Amino acid sequence: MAKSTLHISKGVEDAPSINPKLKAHPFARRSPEELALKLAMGDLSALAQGITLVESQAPTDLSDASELLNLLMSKSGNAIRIGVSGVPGVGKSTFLESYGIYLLEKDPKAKVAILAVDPSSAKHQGAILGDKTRMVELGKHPRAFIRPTAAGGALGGVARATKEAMILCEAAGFNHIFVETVGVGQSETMVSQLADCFLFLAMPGTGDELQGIKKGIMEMADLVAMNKSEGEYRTAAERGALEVKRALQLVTRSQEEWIPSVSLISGLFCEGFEVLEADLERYFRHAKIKGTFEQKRNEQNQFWFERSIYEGIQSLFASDINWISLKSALNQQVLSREVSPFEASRQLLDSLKGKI
Ligand SMILES: Nc1nc2c(ncn2[C@@H]2O[C@H](COP(=O)(O)OP(=O)(O)OP(=O)(O)O)[C@@H](O)[C@H]2O)c(=O)[nH]1
Ligand SMILES: [Mg+2]
Repeated sequence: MAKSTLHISKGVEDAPSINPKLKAHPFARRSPEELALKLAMGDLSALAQGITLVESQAPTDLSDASELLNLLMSKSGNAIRIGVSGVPGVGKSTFLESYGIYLLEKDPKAKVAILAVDPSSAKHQGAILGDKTRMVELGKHPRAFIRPTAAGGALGGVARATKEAMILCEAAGFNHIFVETVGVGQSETMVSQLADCFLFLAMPGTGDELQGIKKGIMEMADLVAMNKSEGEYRTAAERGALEVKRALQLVTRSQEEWIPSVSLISGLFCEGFEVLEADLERYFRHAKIKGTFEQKRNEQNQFWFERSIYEGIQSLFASDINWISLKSALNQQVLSREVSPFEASRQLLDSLKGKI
């Protein structure tokens, strides 16, 4: 597809004047150019429409979606991207709502976007997630945008849609992007392909704090916050934080020289946010000085490039009737042990050579 040379305005000042009498209905379908123009001016309905477009699985939307992303790509990349995970009920949504409001009240230039991903709700098109992510107060704020991402299909599809939604949010001027994901399945691994920083929320328990925490999380977390640390839970939270700190010291980390700090917060009572904010700033300073910030983004882009190639190849052949029947025949032979899986795949790939 030819790259569009459309000029996208940098703000309201240099935006072309739009005749107010010609206002489109908010749900009217807009062209990618029009959508990009409005979105880059920070129009939230255009942002929502843009995300719906990139989430769409309809073949007719694919070219519009990729044109929109091409038009806005150069305007993305300026936000800090934080992935927030933790067991169901730990208080992710509560924390994000109050921490979002905290950031917005503190800094008049802050714009906060929250993309909530629940892989388990992909089947239900986000209906369950929609209920859980109301975030009523934050949702009313003019500099906030909340969106449950629910692309149908596998976790990979949801992750990709979230990555693209992130690009659109950045193009619309959002400078703090949070991705909330429920800590089940492979969702943390997915978040590490999307975010600059992985913030893991834990909560005080009745004894062994690490029991409910999945293996591998300690290696992935860049920061840990012990939520629900207010009032009567404070002592248990302090004990839990010590235990988590000890566990963090035991794991070998890929991020050289960085030992995640563990802070005590209460999302419900807005406590501990200054310390957490300072920890986040320290993390980003460290990552930028050490070069791991850029390195991580480069690796993520490479990951998405590779992944898109394989997905593209898969979908190219998934609809080819000859390919499907040959694959199914070879699969039978593999099952009946007539050929090895390797030989079968070689034969299948050989059949492609003529086509490519
Ligand atoms: N005491 C206390 N309760 C909290 C705190 N944060 C959240 N809660 C409560 O914990 C429950 C779960 O909170 P959510 O914010 O929905 O938790 P979540 O992690 O987003 O849950 P899922 O989206 O289901 O994974 C709610 O009843 C909250 O009111 C806190 O800081 N202190
Ligand atoms: Mg939630």
